[in-house]
Amino acid sequence: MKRIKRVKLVLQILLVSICCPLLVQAQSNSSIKSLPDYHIEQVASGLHYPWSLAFLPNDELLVSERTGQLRKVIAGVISEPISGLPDDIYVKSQGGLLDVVLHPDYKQNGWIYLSYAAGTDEENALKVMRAKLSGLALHEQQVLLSVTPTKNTPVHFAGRMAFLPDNSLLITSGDGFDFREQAQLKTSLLGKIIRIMDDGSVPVDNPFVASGEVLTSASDSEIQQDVSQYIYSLGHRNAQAILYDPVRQQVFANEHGPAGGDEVNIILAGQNYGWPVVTRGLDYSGARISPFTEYPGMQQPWVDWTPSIAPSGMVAYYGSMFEALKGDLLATSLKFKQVYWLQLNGNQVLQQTTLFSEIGERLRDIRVHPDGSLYLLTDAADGKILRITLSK
Ligand SMILES: [Ca+2]
Repeated sequence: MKRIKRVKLVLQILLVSICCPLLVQAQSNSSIKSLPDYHIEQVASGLHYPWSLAFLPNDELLVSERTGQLRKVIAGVISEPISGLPDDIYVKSQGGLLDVVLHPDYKQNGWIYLSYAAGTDEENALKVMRAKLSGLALHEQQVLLSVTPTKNTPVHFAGRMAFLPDNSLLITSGDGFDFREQAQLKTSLLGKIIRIMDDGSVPVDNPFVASGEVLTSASDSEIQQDVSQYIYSLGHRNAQAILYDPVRQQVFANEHGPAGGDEVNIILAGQNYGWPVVTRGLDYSGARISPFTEYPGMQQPWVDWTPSIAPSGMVAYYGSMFEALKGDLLATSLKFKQVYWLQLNGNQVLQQTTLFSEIGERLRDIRVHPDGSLYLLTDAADGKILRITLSK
């Protein structure tokens, strides 16, 4: 009896040791998804640094060009510029017209939200406005937000926006590059994610509404204003995408690090995402920005991209066309001219792969059409709208 048992045991050990690596391999292989055959078509070209895209009813597209024009694209034809944009749009370097987002109840109320850099070389700021569109004219324009303090750099405006289910609007605000320390200050809206209601008012449940941070510095009247009530999260550098994932019911944002340290974060109200105290990147000179890669009270990046990929637009895919993409994140890359596919299980990244490198152009934005196809914007003087569909 004993002998038989021992033989059985030896056999079991042998089987387990032979089979287990196979099992592990089979499991990890099955978790790496690939995209079925797809087709890339050009919807339009000749756009000047297109930055963002919204899908209007009747298959019309609304496209912002960073150089300061908003246009419709109908059946591949690009319209004349839409009139009624503000006259203080500041077009220089990374500044200009930025995001365009429709109100969740657009079909009922017609509100379109636009973010843009405004002002002059000496004094500029990210602003957010809303307006309604009739034909090729904006009307009922209202400026809802102007980031304070103003700055004197033409870069790091951020400017991406996403609505939450309660019709509040999240807005990414960059650190202005030369003002990175302000990303940690609740007295400044630089380097923050800001939250306003759809009419521009302060949401009563913003995390610092009740904090009553009163400012003691007497000299600067601009940072005397209590802006902390607008802040949703802090410690951001230059967040180039933000989205609300309706299934996970959470917010994702990506941001540019300096040399290294690009990040994706799960954004929670009132949290500090670390910049510039915590970073895995170096200054462009190669100098260390901070000795810390972690710090009490500051969030670690959910995904760290070192070396930097220069992420831009990002979506959570729940369309009906590409089953393989369901529940995953897709982010465009300016630097590596492709789309990063973060394959997720819950909030765990199982695998990162890349898609559409054959396009070979800097990519500025990605959007999911209601029919499940993917739309990409290329970042160029002769910018294109591309549509990706499942091959028939
Ligand atoms: Ca961070």
